[in-house]
Amino acid sequence: MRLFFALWPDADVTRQIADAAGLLNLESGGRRVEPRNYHLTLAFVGEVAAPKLALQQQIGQSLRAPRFTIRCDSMAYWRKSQVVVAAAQAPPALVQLSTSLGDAIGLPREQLRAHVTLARKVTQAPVLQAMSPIVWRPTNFSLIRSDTGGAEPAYTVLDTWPLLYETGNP
Ligand code: 2AM
Repeated sequence: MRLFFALWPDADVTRQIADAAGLLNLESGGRRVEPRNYHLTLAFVGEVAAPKLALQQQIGQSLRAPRFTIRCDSMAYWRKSQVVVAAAQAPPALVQLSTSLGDAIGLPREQLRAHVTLARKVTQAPVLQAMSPIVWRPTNFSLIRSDTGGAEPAYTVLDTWPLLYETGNP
């Protein structure tokens, strides 16, 4: 199974992201991500055999991470991955959460590019609108299974753990 750790927006933030995505002009092609599938990937585990699921759950379970505030404030086209994203400046506590998960999984350290993918298979750079900042205060993080058989991946939340307390982040 294919696993990743992610932040899943609540209904209000999902609606705000969908409103921003609605301004996207994709006449030149691409496929919009369905709002129920919006997420911010913290750490991509990849394919694991079923018996290794417990290990990933253990990693999430044992992590103690503080809350933080994310400001999604720009859209970007990433040519290499052919996606349009809502990008965010990652606050230090978000970077730390992502790094802690990555270290526990055994991923090489890379700079976190905090984003929510809005559209995929976008082969030509679209004209991007300015975006009204979306303020997102996640209260938990999740381990997700991704089933990639269909037209759009199906995501299943396998487990969710709380983020613990508010830091002084703006
Ligand atoms: P994306 O949103 O930038 O496409 C589930 O597949 C999630 O993990 C997606 O959000 C995707 O990010 C991310 N992902 C998929 N393949 C990945 C990879 N090889 N390395 C890192 N992240 C990946």
